[in-house]
Amino acid sequence: MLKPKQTSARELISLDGIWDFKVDFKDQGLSENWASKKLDTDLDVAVPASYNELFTSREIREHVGWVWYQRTISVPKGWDQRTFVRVGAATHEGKIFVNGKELAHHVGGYMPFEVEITDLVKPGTQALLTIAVSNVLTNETVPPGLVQVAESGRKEQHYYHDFFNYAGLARSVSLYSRPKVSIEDITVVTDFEGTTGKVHFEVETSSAADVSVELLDKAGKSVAKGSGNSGVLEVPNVKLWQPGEGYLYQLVVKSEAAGSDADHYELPVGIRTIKVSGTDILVNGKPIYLTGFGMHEDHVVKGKGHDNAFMVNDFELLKWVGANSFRTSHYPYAEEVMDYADKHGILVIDETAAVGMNTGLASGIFGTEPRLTFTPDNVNAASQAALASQIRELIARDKNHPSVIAWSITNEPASQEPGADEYFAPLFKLAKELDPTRPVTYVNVMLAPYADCKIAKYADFICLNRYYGWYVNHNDLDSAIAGYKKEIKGWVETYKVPLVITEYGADTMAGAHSIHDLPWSEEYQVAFLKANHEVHDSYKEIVGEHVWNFADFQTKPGIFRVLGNKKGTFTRDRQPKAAAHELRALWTILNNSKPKK
Ligand code: GCB
Repeated sequence: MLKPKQTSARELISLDGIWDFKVDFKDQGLSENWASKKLDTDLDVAVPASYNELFTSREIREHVGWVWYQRTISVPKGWDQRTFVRVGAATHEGKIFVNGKELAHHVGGYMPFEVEITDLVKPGTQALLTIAVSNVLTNETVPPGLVQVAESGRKEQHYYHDFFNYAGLARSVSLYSRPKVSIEDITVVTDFEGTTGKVHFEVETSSAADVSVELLDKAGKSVAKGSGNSGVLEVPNVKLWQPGEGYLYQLVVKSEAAGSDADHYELPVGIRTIKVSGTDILVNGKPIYLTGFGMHEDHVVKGKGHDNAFMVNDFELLKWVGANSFRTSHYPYAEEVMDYADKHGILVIDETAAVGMNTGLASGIFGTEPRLTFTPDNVNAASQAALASQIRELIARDKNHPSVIAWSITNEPASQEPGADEYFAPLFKLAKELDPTRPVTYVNVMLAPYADCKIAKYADFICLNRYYGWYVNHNDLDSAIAGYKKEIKGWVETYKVPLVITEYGADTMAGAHSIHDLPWSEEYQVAFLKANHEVHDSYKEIVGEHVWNFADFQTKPGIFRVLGNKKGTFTRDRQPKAAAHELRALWTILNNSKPKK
């Protein structure tokens, strides 16, 4: 699905701002059709933002169920094209209503969806736009969860992942137009031979049309032209998209058809290749060493609400600390973030929202009853179908981003348990079929070591989350190094693919100090990183290290958490802990290569 854009042939109006808001405490909104008239409410809400922490009410913060967003929209007089409402994300389930009529329903909290309103709202008229959003997670959603009624009688949402279940409209909502016969989709795959770049393109139009394409360099100069719905553009003296140098061409696509205005869409294109070869990941044929973080979309007040100022600052900090990459732990990020990564040459492991499929692990951490994960009454066939849809939507949304170097189909599932193979094998296959040009990976949990994990065999490279020196060998870094080395040796001997350490980290209270390097102090976090790096540097098969986490983030309350997870290298308000300086000293001199031992 193409991101809405204003071009010479398309209009775009942002619907971001203040909307009316009502929390559906008694679950009446759908049956009473709240969307049919003005919401009976005094509450305002900001879009984009998670709604949970905008208000002082704890009931709203912890509400389980539907909330309702509403505003009027006007389709301008001059618009004589098809008109759409497009929602960047509704977490975790959304319904769009226009003048009380339900027009769209989407499940999955981190993907865009849209609906055509051409016949309902004529140019020069107004309409009532209502979006209902539910935050409920069940055994059949991705991520999974469980709603229970507490002793107090209050509905409670349980979930097995370690970040707060922020909900609402956290990404932009827009009204846009496209011509009757329009460009529906574009796919580019890039390559190069010597100094000649190649851009394979495929353009899908809503019905037959004459298509022309032109590739412009950064200065706007035309470097290649083509026509038809597919073909290859050759780019002489190609400037490659590289880590740290996100050189982007613009692909200008135009379509013309009888009885319709012409269409025009522009897609940034980075020319680069990604391959796994032996135990290396190659970008443009060169081995890369990934430095960076698992991150979160997480800020005070806005929760997961996208914010360009925070995004620019986060990328500045990535550059400052010497990170060349990150993982979209544990769900796809806003489209603006992916565009920005393209522009700045940051490599991204793009992950689905399949997190917390590990009811055994969760029981240990959150004190719930342990049970097998992949069973008909737990993470089941309906969940598998939901994840398949999410993989389809993710690849459709992000396939053209040069920054995306791999698809991660899940984080830390119980891949040692029965049923894991049957659940994930078809999903690896699906991702591979949908995009044969990128590696497909998953993130392995410590409870599923090399001898037990049933799905590592499907991954083009294996991501490992390891907490030696924190959850195991706590406060004993010498044993941590020994245990960690031993385990890595097992992976290296069993699987002949690259390994990326996608999580290693220690909770640290900014400002806590210890002359003895005790856990939770800034000194321990630094010592922990040094110990872990000793292991990473000892194995050539480890081709990347992503610290957990970029910044402190909000979680649900728990005895392991101090107003959130404190494994950030930066605090939640993006100030450096001592670890940030340690990483900066290490990473800024690497130039994308593995540290020399
Ligand atoms: C993990 C999870 C991550 C948690 C982290 C932790 O393995 O992937 O979501 O936040 O551990 O800090 O415990």
